[in-house]
Amino acid sequence: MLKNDLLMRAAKGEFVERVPVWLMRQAGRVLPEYRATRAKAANFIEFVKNPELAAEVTIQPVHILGVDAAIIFSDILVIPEAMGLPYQMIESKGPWFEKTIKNAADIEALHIAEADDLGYVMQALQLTKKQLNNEVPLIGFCGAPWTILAYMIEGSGSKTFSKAKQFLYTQPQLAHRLLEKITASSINYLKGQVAAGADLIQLFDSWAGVLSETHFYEFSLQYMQQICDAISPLVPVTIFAKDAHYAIERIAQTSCSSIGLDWTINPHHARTQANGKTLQGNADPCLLYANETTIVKETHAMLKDFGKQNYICNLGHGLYPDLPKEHVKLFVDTVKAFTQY
Ligand code: 1CP
Repeated sequence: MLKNDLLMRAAKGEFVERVPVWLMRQAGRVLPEYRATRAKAANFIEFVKNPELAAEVTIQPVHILGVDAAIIFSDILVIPEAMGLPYQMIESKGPWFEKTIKNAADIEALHIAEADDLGYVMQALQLTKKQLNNEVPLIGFCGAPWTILAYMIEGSGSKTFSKAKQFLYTQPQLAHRLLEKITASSINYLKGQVAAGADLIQLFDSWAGVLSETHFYEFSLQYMQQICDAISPLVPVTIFAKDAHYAIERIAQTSCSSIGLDWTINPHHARTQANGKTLQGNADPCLLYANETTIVKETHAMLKDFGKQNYICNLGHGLYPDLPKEHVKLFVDTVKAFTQY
């Protein structure tokens, strides 16, 4: 039994006496403790593949920041790697893939990942679950199939993902074939995560915002829906489709339990679209560069806008590495102390 199950109750739409709060990228460079643990691994990939170190940084924000959930330290790019496309994480540049997907033969050569192919993530989850001692829930995650396809085609990060979008426009059948394989791999992977101890799953569609509305429904949402249908009978699922502001109503029609919102979305508008589903978000991470008075004032306004029930407090995207740790802690403390709804 979880000692603090606020996140689980909020995700399921059950009554909470206080709004739960966690932060995307809470395990990261904002914490000097993370940087110290990170220094023990030769590089990012070795770090991700080391269950002891991954468990250590997963738990750090629970104790240092007082957040109401842990999110397993890993990366969405472990899926392309498990399917046959290894990557490197280049310091201050981001991911880089040696091989990318160009044609039908490349797609056929990809392996459908099984949970066992990602045994190091399963071990990290099991170890974290044990060390967390049921203090707070443990969130598992993967990338949305479209976001994973985008890296597989592009081979690195990109502002526009124009190569990946070109593929959707010129090779739609191949794109669907690739999305099917990524979806099958993601379902195997997430089922493994649940078996290893994940209490809730979040799908990160970080690059939803580069797609047109029609393409988002055709190439992204239907695959996230398939994942939700496979996983939501086991644990609650959150869909976070960054910058797909027009899509809340359609996302609410899937079997997800919560909808993640970026900071461009008005909370009242989101409520009218969400069909009673729990909302998560949506403070601008840059708010945490502001002075303390502004952080408290804006956080109070956001909490009032969303209301206490059916709500998980978070940022609208991940923490930036140079945000002051004290401001991050102030945000968490402000949410936990707020009572004036
Ligand atoms: O060494 C470092 O500290 C590098 C920074 C870093 C970290 C801390 C990367 C490289 N990945 C991670 C961990 C990570 N990645 C987590 C850990 C758990 C937590 O949130 O605390 C999670 C959930 C992710 C997921 C992830 N990786 C996403 C989706 C979320 C999002 O931010 O939109 C994406 C897009 C990635 C790819 C990725 N990994 C790392 C970088 C620099 C990038 C982005 C590259 C790009 O710009 O395209």
